[in-house]
Amino acid sequence: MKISAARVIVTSPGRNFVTLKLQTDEGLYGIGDATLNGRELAVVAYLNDHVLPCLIGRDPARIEDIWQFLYRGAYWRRGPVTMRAIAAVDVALWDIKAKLAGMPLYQLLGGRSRERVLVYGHANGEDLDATVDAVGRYIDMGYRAVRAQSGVPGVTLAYGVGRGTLNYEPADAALPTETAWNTSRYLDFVPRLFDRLRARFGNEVELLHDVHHRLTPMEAARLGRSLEPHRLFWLEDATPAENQEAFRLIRAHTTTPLAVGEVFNSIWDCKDLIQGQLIDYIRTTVVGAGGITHLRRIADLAALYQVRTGCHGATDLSPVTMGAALHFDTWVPNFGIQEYMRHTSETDAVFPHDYRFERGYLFAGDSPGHGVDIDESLAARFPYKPASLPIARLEDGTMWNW
Ligand code: CS2
Ligand code: MG
Repeated sequence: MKISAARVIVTSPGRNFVTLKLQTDEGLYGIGDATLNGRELAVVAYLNDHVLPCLIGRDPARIEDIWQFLYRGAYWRRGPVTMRAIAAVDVALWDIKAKLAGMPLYQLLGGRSRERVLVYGHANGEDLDATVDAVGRYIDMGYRAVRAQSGVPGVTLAYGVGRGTLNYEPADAALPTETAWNTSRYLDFVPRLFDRLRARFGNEVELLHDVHHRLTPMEAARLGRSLEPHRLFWLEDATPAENQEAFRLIRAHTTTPLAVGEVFNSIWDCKDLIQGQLIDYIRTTVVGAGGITHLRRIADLAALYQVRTGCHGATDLSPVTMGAALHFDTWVPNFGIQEYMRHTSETDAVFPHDYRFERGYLFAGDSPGHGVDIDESLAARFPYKPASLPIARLEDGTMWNW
């Protein structure tokens, strides 16, 4: 069997997605996601100009060799653009291999380690009351784990503050929207939010929170400590992780579990945090870090240190990534939780899939492959729209982390 054609499909059914379709000379095809939120066309060019011409004529069964070819062969290693392009190829090849075997992808990875995949949903509101109500709505929908993000008095439009719907889309304009950030107000507010949530909903529901890289290590340590009575499932991206040593400081001060890694793109970004036992959950996902082939290595390294997985699953990761991640989650022994931010109905229609949500869990489907397809004629009805992620500045105008 040979790869006979490769095509990148860009579509915007509510938000932009970049999808790779690899075809074989025997009629089988595989699908991979290459979406990089706010930088989509860079990955399209990388795939079209540099990757796809090298794939034609290759044996699609040689997943590992093709991965090494694209990683080592570029000479310029890692980075979000390269690793997303590699992920798209890798996931499409696993899709083909599983279809050929007539098996759902999790079977090829080693089979089922669990019956269902625990997910967390995103509750957010403009203020404390609205956020408490939003968490209640998620619990009513059956969620057992809920991430709570709230508008902070005097801080409008910050990361995670919803617009009253289930679908939170931060990439809202062609050029970056400017938002303002105030750390003191945030640090005063968050413990009050979780006080209210535990008082209202008790300890049964798992609660999570995403700091979105906005604190310094010592501020993060203080927040983690102040949230200890509220028994969070995790505190995410408490400080930027380029300097991994920073987590040693946070760790020394708090027992609140820490999750990091949605912006990581290789095992090298995770290595010190995992080996130093500085985190509890690794957030890297299929599209972010070179596909199933590489994510599996990260999970295996993490398992040695009792670090569990918590794959990124925001809406900018397409249903193709969600499908592949669910097969990975169904297999991976050291699974922790899967993020599940619902896609719009337009997105779901463009990407027919066989995974389903039931009572707080997602279930990978049993059709051969990863179970997600693309309806190309429907996709063509939603042309690409430039969309950037917002930026944040402190009140004096200094650039900050959004
Ligand atoms: C986030 C994301 O889901 C998360 O935890 O941090 O919403 C992130 O902001 C987006 O994926 C950016 O594209
Ligand atoms: Mg996050």
